Amino acid sequence: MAAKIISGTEVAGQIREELRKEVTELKEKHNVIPGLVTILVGENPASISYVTGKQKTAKELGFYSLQDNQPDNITEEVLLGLIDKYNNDPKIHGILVQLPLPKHINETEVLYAINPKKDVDGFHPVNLGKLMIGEADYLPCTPAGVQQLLIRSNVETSGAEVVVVGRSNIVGKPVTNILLQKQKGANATVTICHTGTKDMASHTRRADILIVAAGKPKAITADMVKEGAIVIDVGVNRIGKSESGKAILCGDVDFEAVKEKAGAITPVPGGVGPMTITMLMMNTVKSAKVHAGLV
Ligand code: L34
Repeated sequence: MAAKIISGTEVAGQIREELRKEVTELKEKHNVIPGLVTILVGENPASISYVTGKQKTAKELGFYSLQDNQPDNITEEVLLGLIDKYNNDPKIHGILVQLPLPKHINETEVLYAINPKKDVDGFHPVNLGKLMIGEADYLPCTPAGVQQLLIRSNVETSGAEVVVVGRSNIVGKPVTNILLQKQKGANATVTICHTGTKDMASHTRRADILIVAAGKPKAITADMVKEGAIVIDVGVNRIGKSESGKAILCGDVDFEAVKEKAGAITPVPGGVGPMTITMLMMNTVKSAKVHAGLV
């Protein structure tokens, strides 16, 4: 039987509706407007597309939103200075520096410079450390989006065998930490596979829930998936351009083949991507409330 398609676009739409109401209420009752700045260095087409999506959503929700574009050759010092400016700007509750950064800039230094209380990306080591001990203030957006997709699609995670493919700091490691917490929407048995894993398929075939963030188009084929498994495809690969010049996207999962075997599967585009953007909005609303002393 063909898999149920889990629409990230639809779930993200529901959450945005909830957030829109919350933002209106914050404004009317408390005169608080969530403020978000997205800093984009250089002109990577994928980054431009994602940051544009974030700004568009922030505006739709009624945020105070700033897009700060910087040239590829910006020095680390100038970039750190900008972050400092936004750390001290009371209208800004969330600061996001879109990754990847150019090679001459030390990404870790930049992420360290963001005030953890405005780190709506959840990438600051303080926030990642808090996540590890189950005390997170801000969950990284893509992993949080994966968890929300599972919860809102009524997928039982407690006791489930979850296999994560990929060990990045922005997806693989944090999603593992989220799903193993002794909490609702988590409490899973989690295995991480990576480039050092022997016989990857022997692991992925055991998964009730397979989360793939490998950064490799169609890395997961149907023979690697258990019948009826829930497959969450985090990959967004640009594999070419259509005649009109639009990027052609594909995930890390061979969607056409795997959908015949899985119980449910997320598409690319329209799966995890829209959830990432929506979780950023959720974190920014939370930060605005924290800064206003409302939570
Ligand atoms: N700092 N850097 C920082 N924070 C992040 O959370 C990200 N990420 C990842 C890359 N760098 C980052 C994103 O924003 C990946 N990512 C992201 C965001 C949005 C989408 C995909 C990845 C998205 O909206 N994807 C759409 C298609 C968009 C398109 O056509 O280009 C989708 O439907 O999958």
